[in-house]
Amino acid sequence: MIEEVRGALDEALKKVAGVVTLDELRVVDSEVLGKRGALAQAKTKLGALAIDDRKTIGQAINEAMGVVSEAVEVRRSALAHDEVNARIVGERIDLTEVLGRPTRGHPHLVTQAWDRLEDVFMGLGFQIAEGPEVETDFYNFEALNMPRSHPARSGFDTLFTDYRQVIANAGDESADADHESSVLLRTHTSPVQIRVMQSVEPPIYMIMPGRVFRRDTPDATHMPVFHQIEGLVIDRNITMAHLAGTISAFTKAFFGGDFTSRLRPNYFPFTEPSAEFDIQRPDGTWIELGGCGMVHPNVLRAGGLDPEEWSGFAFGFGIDRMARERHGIDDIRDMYSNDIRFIEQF
Ligand code: FA5
Repeated sequence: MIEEVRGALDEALKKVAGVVTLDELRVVDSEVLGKRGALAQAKTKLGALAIDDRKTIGQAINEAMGVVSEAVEVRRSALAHDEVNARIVGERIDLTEVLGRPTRGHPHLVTQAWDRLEDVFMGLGFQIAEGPEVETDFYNFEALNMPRSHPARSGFDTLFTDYRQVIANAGDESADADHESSVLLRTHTSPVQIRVMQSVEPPIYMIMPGRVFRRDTPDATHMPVFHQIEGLVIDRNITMAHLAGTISAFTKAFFGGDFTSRLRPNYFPFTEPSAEFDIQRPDGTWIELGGCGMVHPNVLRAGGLDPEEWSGFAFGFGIDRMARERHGIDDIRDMYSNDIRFIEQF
């Protein structure tokens, strides 16, 4: 009988050691320690034994059950521990994980062009100034020799922040009285010319990069929000030749020796004479990059300068168009689509 008990004990311990999940252990637990288990069955036979044997065997069975239930507990806590660990590993989020090859961000194409323009003009001896994106009618138009009713205003599809100006634009002249204080999103960087003249003593050699806004429909060469870089030189005896020389030096420095530039007669209310600035690509085609000219005497006066004493030139180029040209991009809208496959090429 004692052999039977030992055999049942060995068998039970083997089963407990063999389970690999908590569910399996629950089944084995009731198998070896339950009523139908070998040890419990052995107990039922005790009644038939002699009193001394009954005591010894009964004790052996109790000890064996104690050993088995301890083995079950040890196994239970080991399996519980393993299962928690497995779940932690399975659910772990690796914040350092990189899918595919590692990538680093870089400045946007337009920011790169902006930075490079500043470098080139600083190399030519210019300083940098910036002005507000929300402007008054005075700085954006009036001071630039475009009084109200000037036809050139209609060339700038202006976004007004002042409702009275919106009404006035729609033709209600009674709303017009306050137009000089009306507020708008600047349509070009030229208003910064006036702010610089009002605050800096000539001689002035300044560039003014910035974001500008127009009610333009997006197409391959236009965006409603884009960037310009304004240039202003005010000194004694400045001529159109200084303007032409500066633009040609700039073209070579920014685009490289394969590009040339030309000035084409044009009209702007704030410069006289005025010209359009085009560059010629290596393939021989031309593209317009901006306007320029000799600062109009009325503009010098609006900036607080005496046109008899000072003269100067100004230019305003589209930065987005320059970025587009430098990288041979077909459509300006691609630069703003935020498609990482496009952007990471530059
Ligand atoms: C002007 O804005 C004048 N203020 C330029 C100027 C400054 C002339 C100083 C004389 C003296 P214009 O509207 O042509 O001019 O714009 C200048 C350049 O901005 C254009 O040649 C073009 O390169 C760029 N540009 C104009 N509209 C857009 C647009 N919607 N999207 C992208 N670039 C544009």
